Amino acid sequence: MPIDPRLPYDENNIFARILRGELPCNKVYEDEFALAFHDIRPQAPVHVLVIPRGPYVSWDDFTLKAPDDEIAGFNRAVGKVTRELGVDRPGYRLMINMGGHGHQEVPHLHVHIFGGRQFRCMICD
Ligand code: DGP
Repeated sequence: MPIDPRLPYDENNIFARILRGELPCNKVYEDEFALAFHDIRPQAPVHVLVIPRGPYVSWDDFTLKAPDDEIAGFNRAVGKVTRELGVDRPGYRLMINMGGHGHQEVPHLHVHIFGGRQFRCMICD
């Protein structure tokens, strides 16, 4: 079910529990600002999620509330993960879903990295 991104942060959402080590994940990268792991329902040969360590629901929540070092560190982590996955050549796609119209399911900001195949349409229902 898509979520309302303006609801207060839910400390017990699935990704918060993964960050606390209460639930497992197939980790590909971690640093002070970010954790990256394989999506449980991959929609491309490479489908990795990158999440900030801080409690942010959405991109607007993150970029309006987080300190500059967290914003810079998180963005840099996304870039590093794309290189480590080897998708930067021949290319990849980033996606962030927000709220109901964005069909966000997990109320903790996450960047989807898709790669490993040719993508065509920009938005498909
Ligand atoms: P979104 O619709 O943008 O909120 O995408 C949520 C993604 O999270 C979806 O592709 C499936 C993935 N997901 C949901 N629960 C889990 C989980 O417990 N572990 C992992 N690795 N991925 C999950």
